Amino acid sequence: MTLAAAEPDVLVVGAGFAGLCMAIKLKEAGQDNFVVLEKADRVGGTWRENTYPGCGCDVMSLMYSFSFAPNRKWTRMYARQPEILDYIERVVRDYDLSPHIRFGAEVISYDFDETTDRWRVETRAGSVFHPRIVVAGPGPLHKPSVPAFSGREPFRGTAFHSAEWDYSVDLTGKRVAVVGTGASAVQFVPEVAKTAARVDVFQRTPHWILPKLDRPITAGEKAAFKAVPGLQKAYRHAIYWSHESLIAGFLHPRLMTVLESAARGLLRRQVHDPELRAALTPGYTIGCKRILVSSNFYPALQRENVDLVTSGISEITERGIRTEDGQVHEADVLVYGTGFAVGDRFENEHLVGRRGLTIQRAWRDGMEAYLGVAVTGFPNFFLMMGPNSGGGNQSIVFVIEAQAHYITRCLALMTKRGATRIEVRAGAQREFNRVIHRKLEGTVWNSGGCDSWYLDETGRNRAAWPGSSASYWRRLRTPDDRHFELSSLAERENDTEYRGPGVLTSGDLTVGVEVFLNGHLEPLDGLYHWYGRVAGDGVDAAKQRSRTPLFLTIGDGPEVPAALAERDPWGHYRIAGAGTPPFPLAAVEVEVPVSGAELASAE
Ligand code: N01
Repeated sequence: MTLAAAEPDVLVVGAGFAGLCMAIKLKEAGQDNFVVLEKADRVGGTWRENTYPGCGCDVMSLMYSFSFAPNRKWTRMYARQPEILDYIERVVRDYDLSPHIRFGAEVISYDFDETTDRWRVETRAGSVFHPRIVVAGPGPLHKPSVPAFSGREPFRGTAFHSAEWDYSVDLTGKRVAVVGTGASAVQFVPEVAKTAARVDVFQRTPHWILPKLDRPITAGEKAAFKAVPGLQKAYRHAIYWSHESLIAGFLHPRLMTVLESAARGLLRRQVHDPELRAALTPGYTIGCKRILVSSNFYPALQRENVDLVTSGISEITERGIRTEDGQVHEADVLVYGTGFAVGDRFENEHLVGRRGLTIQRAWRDGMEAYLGVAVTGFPNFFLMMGPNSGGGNQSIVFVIEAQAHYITRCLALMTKRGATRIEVRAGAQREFNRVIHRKLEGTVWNSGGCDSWYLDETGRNRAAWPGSSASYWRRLRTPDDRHFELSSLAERENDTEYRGPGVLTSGDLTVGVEVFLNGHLEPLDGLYHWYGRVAGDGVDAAKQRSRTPLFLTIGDGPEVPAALAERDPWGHYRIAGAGTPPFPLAAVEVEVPVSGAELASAE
């Protein structure tokens, strides 16, 4: 393949916190040949998409910025969405990232090309890139989830999800039904209630809520941050370590009593009606679902024009919502504060790694990665905010920084070894997951007695890191090269198992060809996979007989089933098969699994 001069070496997907952090870390590492593809026309990721009334961050502002780019302009202890978006845009300017960003570039497919060790990435607009490395930045809380209630279609009013707020609808004087009482709803319900005629809030499960100690950052504090070197950093550290100290409770739920009594205290102070208080009191350990932070949600629920509905939703009707007690709650507008499709992160994506392995097949038993950044079968591909990399107690920006650092170190490792391919070993990923899932068993997420988006439909925790964020950060300082397979194209060409003549047969068609093949035993399925290129006059004809089985024979060897893929720029076809190879095997190297002790603990 001849690469266009403008081909990026690294392709980053998404211009939210993760993608932009990756871009900055690449620049810092001296890598300037990268592009950031952004589907929208503006940076910001989740902070561009979520604009609902009252939208803000429930992590303290001083902790919600990059450690290397402190924000001197925060106006509040808990920043609102416009300020956060403004910060992100400022970072783009300060680090001169705009020349690298391509807007309106939604990726529709990723295919790994083993003959070049590059990815082929195509966008909806038809642009094609062949980067050496792909870093996928879109986070897990990205695709709005709207429950499939029966009868949703006939609703006559307007309905939208909180992450797709429809500002063309003026809620003043309207009857609004809100489904969900999670992190988004507790922020927008108090705002909507100020102008709507009625707000019915449909709660399926109560959430634990801690008070939000929000206030403006005073002029004196701002002046002190400016005048005293290191003061803002010290403040940030204090917030970091106070959040960090909470991890003990997440790992040992019996220690959650302190936090739970703070949440009960808020309920007691703000909700005086015992019946309402009982309806709002969760029946599971705090921390099992993400802990919410709000001081105005309970007061909003007690306004004259607001009702908390606890009877389950049985259907959406033309006029509103029918609950299981038979009541119809009429509404003009229906707002789904129902969260995101976390488990479906790549459900519909065309992401194909080595030898045609799709992400759907790799994750058929559930999402699994190594340290939340690498997935076996997908060389030169890194995830950010991947499975089991988040904590419930810390700012996600901290996690993102650690991951971006780690990925640049993996790239440095490739350069040092002269490798064109890096892939986490299947054994390392398996052992890593065995260790973390064992640790997750006793945590509050798994054993706190609730259902949450941390758990998949089988109850396996696909989201949380079972340790402190400091322990995650430590694990991401330096990649352990024993856990990665590093190789170069040149090495693999020398390793060729067979180069010479062969015969392709397809029905009554027999074609003499030249083949160039190698292969290896795949720990993912235990089969020997062979692959390479084939050239010859009749290969086009064989390729066109897509419905007739195709076989390859070499010399006196067995006739083995084969599949032809697309033609490369030199006119060769890629060919592959699994099982008995058409050439004799000298020796098959079997991967030795990495031991649990080597992987050490997640903590
Ligand atoms: O969603 P959620 P979100 N019938 O999943 C209910 C991040 N975030 O958009 O608890 C009836 O928290 C569901 O009920 P239940 C943050 O990580 C961050 O609010 O499943 N109800 C719940 O009440 C957060 O965790 C910030 O029983 C149904 C609600 O919908 C994540 O985004 C701000 C239902 C969903 O709550 C998601 O938050 C906002 C059904 N079929 C969000 N299905 C920051 O400040 C779901 N629900 C950083």
